[in-house]
Amino acid sequence: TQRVFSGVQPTGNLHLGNYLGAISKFVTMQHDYESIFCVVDLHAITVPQDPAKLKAQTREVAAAYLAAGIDPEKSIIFQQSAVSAHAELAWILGCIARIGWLNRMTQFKDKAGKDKEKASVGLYTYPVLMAADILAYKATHVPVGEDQKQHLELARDIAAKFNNDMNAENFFPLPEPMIQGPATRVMSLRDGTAKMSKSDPSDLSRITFTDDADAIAKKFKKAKSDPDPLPTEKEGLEGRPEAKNLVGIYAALAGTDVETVLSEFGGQGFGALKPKLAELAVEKLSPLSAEMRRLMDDPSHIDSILTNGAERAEAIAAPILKDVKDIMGFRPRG
Ligand code: AQP
Repeated sequence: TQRVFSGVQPTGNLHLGNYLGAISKFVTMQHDYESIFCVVDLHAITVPQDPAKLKAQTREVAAAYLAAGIDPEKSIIFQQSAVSAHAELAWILGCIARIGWLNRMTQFKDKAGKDKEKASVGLYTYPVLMAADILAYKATHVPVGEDQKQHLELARDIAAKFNNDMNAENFFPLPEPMIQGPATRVMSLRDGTAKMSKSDPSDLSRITFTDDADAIAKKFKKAKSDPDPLPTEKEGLEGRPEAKNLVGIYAALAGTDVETVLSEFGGQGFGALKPKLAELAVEKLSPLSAEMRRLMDDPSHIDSILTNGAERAEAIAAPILKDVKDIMGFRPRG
């Protein structure tokens, strides 16, 4: 089977990067693959979370999935902590992965800050849990943003080492990262060299799912740019991170490529691009945020989808985990 697995953390401030890099891809992939989309709350707690907010934000990510167009009948939408296979398999895979591999992970270096000794152990082993998420379902394809590429490579290494060490040839498929299109790494609107991020202290740095038309227009208007006109060729964007970012966002929202956008805007300034970009973003995001608000008004509906999804996810993961335990030599509980 060709199976997709991916997830989003319920850490608030869902933004355009999450949409273009991940969620919009989920929506199209669900038609071609058996798909499992997770709200990864176990990942969220690798940094401190307010428990009451975490619950609301979990429903918010589920609402975003639904509002974006993921069909809960066809695809599985569920919450990570509701299926114990994730945490159980993460332990076993943590005994397969090597410390040296984790030491190379750049996200940990970025997120841990200056004093690495003070970061949680969970933040350090985050990529092992991510490998468990994917491998618990023997997922073959994983749509993610560019920032997750290194973690995906680690998941492949862990799968291969498990298969090899445990003499279980081809037990875990090596999951393929799917990182495609013009917006796999959406950058901050305030700094073209920093990733658009949930935790950026500046609200102007990101377009969120809950921004209204005025906020979107204002943020693009204030977006950092440069004084030169846009180039007519793609190569002309090199060394111009802000221009590259805005053109990439435009292309992704319009469902086209960078070349096509430049054939329209090349030679013109940002004053021409920005209002059109805002218009396009409003056109795409407004229906999504309206639908999200509507869904959030009925938490019991979201909860029933998450409960049903957890049962279906568990039904896939449980036999795989059982096989893993058998391979490890654990005596069955009976
Ligand atoms: N800027 C981005 N461009 C493209 N894709 C992105 N993703 C995140 N940021 C961008 C992708 O969205 C999916 C879910 O991300 P997440 O919620 O698991 O993780 P995150 O990377 O923690 O999100 P943030 O906004 O970057 O949070 P902070 O502020 O904590 O750093 C993933 O597929 C991710 O690649």
